[in-house]
Formats: sequence, C-alpha cells, structure tokens
Amino acid sequence: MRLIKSYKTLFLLLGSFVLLTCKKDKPTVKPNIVIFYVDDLGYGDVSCYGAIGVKTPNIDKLAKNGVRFTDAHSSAATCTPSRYTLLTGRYAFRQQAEILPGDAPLLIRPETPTIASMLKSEGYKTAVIGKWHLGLGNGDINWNKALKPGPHEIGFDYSFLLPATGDRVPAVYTENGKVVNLSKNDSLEVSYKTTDTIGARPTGWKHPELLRYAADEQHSGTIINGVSRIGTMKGGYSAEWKDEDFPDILTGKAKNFIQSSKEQPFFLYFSFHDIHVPRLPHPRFEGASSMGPRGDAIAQMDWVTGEIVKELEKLKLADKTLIIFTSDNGPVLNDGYEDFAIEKLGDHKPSGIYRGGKYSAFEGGTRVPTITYWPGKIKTSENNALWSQVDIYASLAKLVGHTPNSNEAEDSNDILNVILGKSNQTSHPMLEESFVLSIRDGKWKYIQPMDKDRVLNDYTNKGIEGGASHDPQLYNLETDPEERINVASSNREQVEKMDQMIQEIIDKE
Ligand code: NG6
Ligand code: CA
Repeated sequence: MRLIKSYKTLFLLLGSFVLLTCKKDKPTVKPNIVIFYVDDLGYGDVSCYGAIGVKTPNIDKLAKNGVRFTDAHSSAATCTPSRYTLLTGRYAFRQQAEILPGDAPLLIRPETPTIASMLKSEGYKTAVIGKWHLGLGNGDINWNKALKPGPHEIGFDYSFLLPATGDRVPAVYTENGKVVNLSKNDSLEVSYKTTDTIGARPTGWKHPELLRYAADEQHSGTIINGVSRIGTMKGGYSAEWKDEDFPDILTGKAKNFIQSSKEQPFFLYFSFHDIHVPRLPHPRFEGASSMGPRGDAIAQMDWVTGEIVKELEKLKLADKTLIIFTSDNGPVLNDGYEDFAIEKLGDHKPSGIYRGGKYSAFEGGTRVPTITYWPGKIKTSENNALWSQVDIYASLAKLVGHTPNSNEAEDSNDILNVILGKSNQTSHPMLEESFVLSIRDGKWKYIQPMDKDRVLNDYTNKGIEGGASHDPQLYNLETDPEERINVASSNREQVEKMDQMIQEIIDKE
C-alpha cells in the first residue's frame, strides 16, 4: 500500500514536471507585430544613426530601449524587390521583381504565402496601411471597379493604400480594394505609355509653369496638387489625394486598426510614403529640419512613428507588441524633383560612412537603420549581426509557433534570436539585390560583374554611385568598410567561392 502511494506521488510529480516543461516550450502569448517600413531612409538619416540637421526623438526612443542593429539590410536596393522579399521570404529575382509602374498587376500571386497570410492562419488580424507598390489586379485593372487581386488575396484583412508610390498615378487612396471617394460620374483611368497622354489634365511636359517643383522628364506627367507625376491620369478628381495629408490620414487609419484589434493579436505592416519623392510634408513640419523638404519629411516620419507607438502605450499594448522599424532601401537626394535635397544637405551623410545609396550595389544601397523594440522582452543593446529582411518571415513564424512548409518562404531562415537581441550570430551568407547580385559573408563583400553588353548606370546625376562594374569586385569590410579598395584580382579563390555561393542560391529553386 505504501509502495503504491509513493508510486502515485512519483507519477503525479513526473506528470506535473512534463506539463511544466511542455508549457515552457510553447509560445505563451502571440504578440502583436508592427513593421514600420520607411521608404528610402538611409543608414545615417536618423539621429540614433548619426543624422545631422534633423532630430528623430521618437525613433531614438525605440533604439534606446530596444536593439539597434548596425549591419541589418533590406534585401534589395529598390522598393518593389525589397517589399516582395519582406512579405514572401523569397528573393525578388525569382519573380523578376523590378520597380513597378502604377498600373502593374499584383506581383505576389495569390497562391504565394506571405507574412500576412501566415500570421492570419495563426489567428492574427492583419493590415497594410500606406505605400503598396506591389501591383494590383491581373494586368487589366479598372480603377472604377473592385481592385482584385490585391492585399486581401494574399492575407491582409484590411488595407488602406497609396497604390504605387507618391510620384506615380493614380494619385488616389484605395481602401479594401476600392478607390476612396471616387464618384460614379468621375471615371478614373491611368496610362504609362509615354506617347499617350490621356485626359485633359495639364502635364508637367506642357505646363511647367504650374509646378511647385521642377521635375525630370519621367516625372513630368499629370499634375496633381501642383506636382507632376510619372504616368498620366484621366478623371478621378473626386478621389485625388493631397500629399500633405498623408501623415494624418495614414496615422489615423493605423490608430483605428489598432483600436479595433485589441481583442486578438494583430499584424500591422505600416508602410510609409516618407521619405520618398515627391517630398511634401504637412506645413507644420516645414522648417523642422535644416535640410529642406527631405529633412522635414524625416521629422514628419518620426512624428508618425511616435503617434503610433503612443497609441499602443495608451491602449496598454506596448509590452504585448514587437516592433520592427526599418527601411526598404538606402537614401537618394534628387530622385526626379528639384526639392533642394542636395543643396540643403549640409554635413548630413544620408548613408553614414557607407558608399552608394538607393539603387546601389555598395553597402549604402541596403544597409539601413533597423531597430527592434518590445518592452519587457527585448533588452537595450547594440547588435552587429549581419542579416537581411528576407529572414523576417521565418523568424516571425518561429515566434508565433508556425512551421513553414517546403514551398513557403524558401529563402528565409529563422534568426529570431538575433531579432530579439539575444544573439549576434547568423550562420548563412547574405544576398543583396541591385542591378547585379552581391553577397556578404563575414568580412567579405563580393559584387558580381555586370554583363559587358549592359550599360553601367552610376546614378551620379542623383548623387549616387551605382556600384556595378564590368569587373568582379571584392571588398574587405573589416579594413575597408567604405568599399574603396577592390581586392578581387589578388583574391581569386575568394571571388570564386563567393560567386559559387550566389550560384547555389540561384539554383536552389
Ligand atoms: C524610378 C524613378 C524614381 C523612383 C523610383 C522608385 C528614376 C529615374 N525614376 O524609376 O524617381 O520613383 O523609380 O522608387 O530613377 S522606389 O523607392 O519605389 O523603388
Ligand atoms: Ca524605396
């Protein structure tokens, strides 16, 4: 009898031990997830990364109480490819992703898993608010009807979008797959054929005297709000946006979404238009920096970040929310409009010490400010891990206890411990996409040569060095972080090895 009793106690003890250990392994809470995705924000463009000429107290607060990464990258040096990869965990070259015109079809096909569809399958309410630039529809889009497929067909419950970017028509918002405020008798059409100017609206080509900023040839289509855009637009007067309203409208939509999602975990992909061109911050931010509209747009973006974080705090959700703050590519000064970004720069260094910027194969193309923040869960630290946004998908999957299947996010590796600041080690090389492919492995950076028959675009007219060359380039970032000394010819083996690494990634499919 005594023996049976002690067996019973032993079993009970063992049972509770097993239960406790299992419980420990399971994620107890699914945190809310907010990705702040800034447009064209360079490594040196915020105070906590060394900005001069603009102050970013709200972003600095995240960095001061979170992880500030010094070697984190967007997956590509331009917008559409980076966004494609962020959301799918697949490299953009697999989908031939390039900067899209405003009437392009949806690039992420509906059968493709995305961070949004993955989190939705794990019980999350999901939203995208802000710039989209991933296409809509199937190639024959009618802006007066339902805009399908779009974010809803790839996992988002709610969407409020600038369909492409601020410098492209249509200059209207869409909400849940419909143009906002469009009247029945104000049919909207757009065209991206340069030979074809549709509608009677004045264009920058014909009426430069109507412009608030001089624009280059490409940005001289239909004039909306005093600024000419890429492409032409017919009708749609009732739905036209005013660029100066973006911060308040987008922040308002984000607050509404957060308020209405308190009861369940949510995922908010907040995709800024700032600090992309045209830079038309709200008048209350005019003069907020010493750098003209580009600096003022940074101050505005910082304000928006602060407003959304304050809303989380007000609703007592801050310690239940993982925030990832980052950018889609490096910086650019004149990107089509003469808004004095070059003239008013002063000593500010948009890429920090790094060479190149947006479009570039050099580090400035993809090395971007990246901060993670989660009060109570993430400790303040600086982290020099080498990683790219392609790994966010698998890391978030790990966080919420989701096991990706074989055709899901195939280029994404779980680096959750890095994102949470618990480790600074990643175990795989990192691919960077620009007009060529580059790869980073430890201290080495290799830039593939561009085919001899392709014209090199150095973007020096934009104040940027494109970084591509007809020769292979190898840099030792430990001794040469600015990529000034090409050591390819004296390190043939290393070049071979890294070229092979790129080939293996390409062949993986
Ligand atoms: C380019 C535009 C540029 C910008 C970019 C997209 C030139 C000559 N023009 O085609 O102004 O709109 O597309 O930027 O480069 S991105 O951040 O959305 O990729
Ligand atoms: Ca961009």
